[in-house]
Amino acid sequence: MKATAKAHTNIALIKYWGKRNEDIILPTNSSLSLTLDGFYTTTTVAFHDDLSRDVFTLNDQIIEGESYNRVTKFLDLIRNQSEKKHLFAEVHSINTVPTAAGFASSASGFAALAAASTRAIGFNVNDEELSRLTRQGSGSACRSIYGGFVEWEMGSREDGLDSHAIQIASEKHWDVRVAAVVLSSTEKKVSSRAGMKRTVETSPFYTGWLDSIPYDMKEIKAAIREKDFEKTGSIAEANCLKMHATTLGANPPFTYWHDTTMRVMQTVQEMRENGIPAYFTIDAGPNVKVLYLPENEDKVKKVLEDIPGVSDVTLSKPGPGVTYL
Ligand code: 2P0
Repeated sequence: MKATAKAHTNIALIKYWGKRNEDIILPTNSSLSLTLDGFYTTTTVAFHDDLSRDVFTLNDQIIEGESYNRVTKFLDLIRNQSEKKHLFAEVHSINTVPTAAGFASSASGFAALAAASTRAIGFNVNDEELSRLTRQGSGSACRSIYGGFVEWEMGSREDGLDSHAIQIASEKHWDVRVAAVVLSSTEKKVSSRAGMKRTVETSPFYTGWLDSIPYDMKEIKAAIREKDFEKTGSIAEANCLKMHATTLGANPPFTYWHDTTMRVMQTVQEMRENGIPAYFTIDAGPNVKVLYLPENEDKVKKVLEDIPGVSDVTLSKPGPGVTYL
């Protein structure tokens, strides 16, 4: 009744931004990501019959509150489908996603939790079923079941059976690198969950966002297949800008950007003017991720580190899907 799994985080090139069902997490648009080698979570789940509640530790700290509740709710989903409805679990997670790297730990965290908990309770699930379960913990996490380039197909069914990730190309297909640019000041006032909800409900730009997704998705999949870096990067950058534009139209309006966020964006565009192909993308926070090719690694890192207000630059290669230890 015990299992350990490891899952890597992912960066969305076509963003997931909005839910059509908040309870079982069904998105309003399909999304596409790259799983990253550098940042992962390792989780051990052990079900015991002598526990009176679940116990969750993250990096050896006991966790309570909202994060604990999300883990327990996810374990309920697993237990309730088993014969072991009344068994509680001990969950130990070690996160090597540096919080400071500005990656949400929920993607690797829920993918590792889903893999370890299903195995510990004795389910024999394939990757597609695992992705569907993981989605109900955190949307972006369903993409971390697979390595490399991954699409989360939004699906159309009310029960979510057709809403899960699939692999577009493995991590060995193409060595595209990602620099995580961490800003000195990373205060974030609106969570991604609250931000996407407010945008869906109030932003007049939201329908424009949705209308643009099928074309972006088709084009970026072709670009990835052809290993066309300029095309992949420019679609990803434009898709990120469209997502962030929807937040400016929300009521009340908000943005995740800080002044340094914009400085990094401008520097990346200047790098391109100077002949170094690099493109940015930004999630629901002020940090910036920069896509580049291995041959430009040293130059890109140096330029990014020299930007005033940048505190750290961490580099990553494409990474694998879930593994069991
Ligand atoms: C993404 N983000 O595709 C997008 C881009 C943020 C911006 O997925 O509510 O933590 O748990 O399903 O997955 C962040 O949202 O949200 C996110 P829930 P999640 O990566």
